[in-house]
Amino acid sequence: MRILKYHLSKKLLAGLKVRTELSKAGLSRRDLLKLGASAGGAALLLSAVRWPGISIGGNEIMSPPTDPWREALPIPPVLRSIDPSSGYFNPPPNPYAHQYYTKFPPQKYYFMKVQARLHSFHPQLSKSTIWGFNGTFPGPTIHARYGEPILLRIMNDLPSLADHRGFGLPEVITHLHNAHTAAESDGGPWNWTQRGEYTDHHYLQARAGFTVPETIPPEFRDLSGGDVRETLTTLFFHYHRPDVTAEGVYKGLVGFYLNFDECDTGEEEDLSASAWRLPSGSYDIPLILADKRFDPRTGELFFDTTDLDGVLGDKMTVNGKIQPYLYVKRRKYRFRLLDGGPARFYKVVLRHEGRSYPFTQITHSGNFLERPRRDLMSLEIQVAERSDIVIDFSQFQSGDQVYLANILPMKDGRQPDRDKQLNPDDDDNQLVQFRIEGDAYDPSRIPDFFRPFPPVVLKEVARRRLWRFERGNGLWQINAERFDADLDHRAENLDNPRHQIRRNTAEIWTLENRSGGWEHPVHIHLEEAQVLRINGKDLLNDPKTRQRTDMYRLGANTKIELFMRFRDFPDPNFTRGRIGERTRYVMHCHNTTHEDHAMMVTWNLVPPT
Ligand SMILES: [Cu+2]
Repeated sequence: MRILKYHLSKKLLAGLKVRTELSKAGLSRRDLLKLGASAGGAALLLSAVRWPGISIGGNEIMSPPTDPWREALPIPPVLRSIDPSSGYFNPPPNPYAHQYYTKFPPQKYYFMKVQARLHSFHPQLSKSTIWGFNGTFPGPTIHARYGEPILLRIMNDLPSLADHRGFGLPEVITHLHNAHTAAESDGGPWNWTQRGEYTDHHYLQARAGFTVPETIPPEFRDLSGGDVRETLTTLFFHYHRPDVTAEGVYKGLVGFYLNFDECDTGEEEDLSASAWRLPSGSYDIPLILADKRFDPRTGELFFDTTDLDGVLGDKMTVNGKIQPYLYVKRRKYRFRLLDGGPARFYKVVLRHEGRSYPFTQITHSGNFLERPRRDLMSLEIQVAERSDIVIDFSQFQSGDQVYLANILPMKDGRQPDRDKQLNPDDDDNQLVQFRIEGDAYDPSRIPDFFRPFPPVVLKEVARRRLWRFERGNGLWQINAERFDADLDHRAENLDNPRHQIRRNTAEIWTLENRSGGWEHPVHIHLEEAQVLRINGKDLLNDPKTRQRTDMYRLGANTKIELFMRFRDFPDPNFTRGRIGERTRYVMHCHNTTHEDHAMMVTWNLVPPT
């Protein structure tokens, strides 16, 4: 049946041709809009007269057919720390370039190169050029521990701008989502590197609150003075070059960063009293879900730079392979799901012979839930969200085949079609095939309670802010403005930033989407928030709906109120650079197409008055 779908009409070929030419010329729709100067000019540039074929949606272009379950699921290797006296750190990191460097001197040093490589997504497709950390998609996984500060050097080894072809820009800046990190290490949308240059990221591996230990009850205070209730778990790092983040992440620049701690020790046989003993080692597997599209003429990775809604793929990749399989034992596994975007939302189910089976959710977007959600039959995950789930395969028999499938349809990148459901037993909608093979000893456990969320102290609230996410001037805006890194980086703005938040205060932020036509998965750098209300409905006071997260589901016609605490940064002893530079963070839509066009805003965490 697949072959029937694989017919390339003249119209489709014209659509492909124009997109390939635009991509080769390095032109995005945003560039075209800029070139057009006026709305009328832009419309003309994008008109069917000027570009026959542009009226074909990129989402109508069908990838070549592929058979599912041909290759094993790749599991990204764990990155090894290296000796800081080795050549990788010559010249050595500059201690004066980082906030709190002497308080948290690095104990682990890591080095990665960003490289272009040929990558096979599927044996029936030709290889594609990807960009990867150490040349792989996904990049290596970093295992981090609280109390062990990290220095990560990332070298740009991509082709130079002059040699670059295709989509994305070979200018690298890397954000660790959603670490509690100084501005200069956050990897925000500035200061990207060219070929041969590197960025040093200093990750404190300290919990929020470490500068105000006196405010934290002793039973929750860790050795650095931070609040144990601020512990983060499954994070990821990714390319954050403004205007082209979607393209670079789609091209492969993403990897996992897993925090371990005294409870989530990464050892299921840990007999210490604090250890939770979650499934660990080879039973703890990160899964990045990323839909891709391939040029039907060449079989190579294809990105539609003209799609403003959000690019969707018609091939489901997990850890860089289209529809891989994984042999599993009849025991519990921890899977760390990451929606790698650029725009697709998923609702996953566990299927076997026409029935759904239960699993347990233990984390949401970098935070342990207070209590595990057991016996879940489905789970939604939006772009950049992470959900760690535990699947107990002892409910199946050896020889069974079990599928992780997606049932949430999307016609375009604007929003999912929540009134409909995809067929989870159609292999087009299946992501991974689990092949049950034999028994294994299982000492792992899932505790009934993880740890409490930090308190919401409304008397700390110094200010409320309203952020409206909306369409405007043909692009995506926040409070009627588009992000522009150059404008943002002007001296006057760096000396007197626009949105100043005082350290050691709390604020209530309202995120608002008045449109019925779009959904925005919103991300705020640096701080986690707790959701107070959605459309006026209280979430905080019901243990079932309480949420601590770094991603906010700004659905159609939705208003979300968040409680946020801002502590620790900037370092009062750090005076390097302009105030705007050492204090800046961003909030943006993580539908990365919306982010690039240009739904992002800078805010600054400034010293107390
Ligand atoms: Cu959006």
